[in-house]
Amino acid sequence: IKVELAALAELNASAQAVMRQARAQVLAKMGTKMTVAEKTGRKDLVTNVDRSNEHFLVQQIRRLDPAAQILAEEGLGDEVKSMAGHVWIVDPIDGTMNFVHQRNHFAIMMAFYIDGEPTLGYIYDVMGDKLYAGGPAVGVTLNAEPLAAPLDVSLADGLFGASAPLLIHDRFNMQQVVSTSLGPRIVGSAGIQISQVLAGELVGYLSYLRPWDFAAGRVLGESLGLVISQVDGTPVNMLSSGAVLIATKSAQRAILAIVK
Ligand code: 2AM
Ligand code: CA
Ligand code: CA
Ligand code: CA
Repeated sequence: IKVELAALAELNASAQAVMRQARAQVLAKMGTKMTVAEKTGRKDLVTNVDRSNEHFLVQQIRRLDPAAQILAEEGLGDEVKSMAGHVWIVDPIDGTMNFVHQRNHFAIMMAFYIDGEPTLGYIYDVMGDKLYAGGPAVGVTLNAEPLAAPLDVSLADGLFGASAPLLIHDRFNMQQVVSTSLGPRIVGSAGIQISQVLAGELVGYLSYLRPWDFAAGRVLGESLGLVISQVDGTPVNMLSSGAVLIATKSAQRAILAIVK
């Protein structure tokens, strides 16, 4: 199912409007009493806002692309078993722990794949009011302005986006990766940390991630000349979880040589 460039540009504009509406609704809900529930444990939360925003995004995607399949974190989409055709991947609030405890440092994310090909991606840093949007055919923008590709900075010359569990337990030799870099930075939102790689603020980010955590980052990152792979260097799969690395080409080379 091919989509012409003009249709894709129009879809990109509509999707950005949806993201802006989603942000406004999330901000409005933050002014009201929120309900917080544990999913698998005390470090894995979901709020009424995660659910209502997912409901909104799924509804809007159905309006824009009725035949598409939707893979969404909180289960309000479809049971997606294949990347064939049009697939949207949704993370309604990325960094729910931050959302609850900091009311900052969280993102809304959405991505569009056609037959498995990264096509459109959106990462909205809600409190920073930064919307990263676009894809390989339509280009990447930050708040509607073209975003320049980050420089190919080496691991030794850059800050590294870490994940707390991997660093604490030294999984994949992560402490050595961090020692080789100028230092670790940990935010606790995959979306925010990936957006920092897009912006050239980090040379890479490595974390154990679910598809909705890296779907938009993959589209935007690959459009900007960044590389994404599993920690063993093999390609990511949009229907499975794993330790995922997004980095500059140079940093990826260095990191893959260090990881064990
Ligand atoms: P989430 O907030 O959408 O769940 C830090 O927790 C980052 O890792 C967040 O981006 C979070 O996304 C993601 N993450 C992925 N799997 C997780 C899990 N099992 N528990 C908590 N966070 C998880
Ligand atoms: Ca979650
Ligand atoms: Ca997430
Ligand atoms: Ca989430």
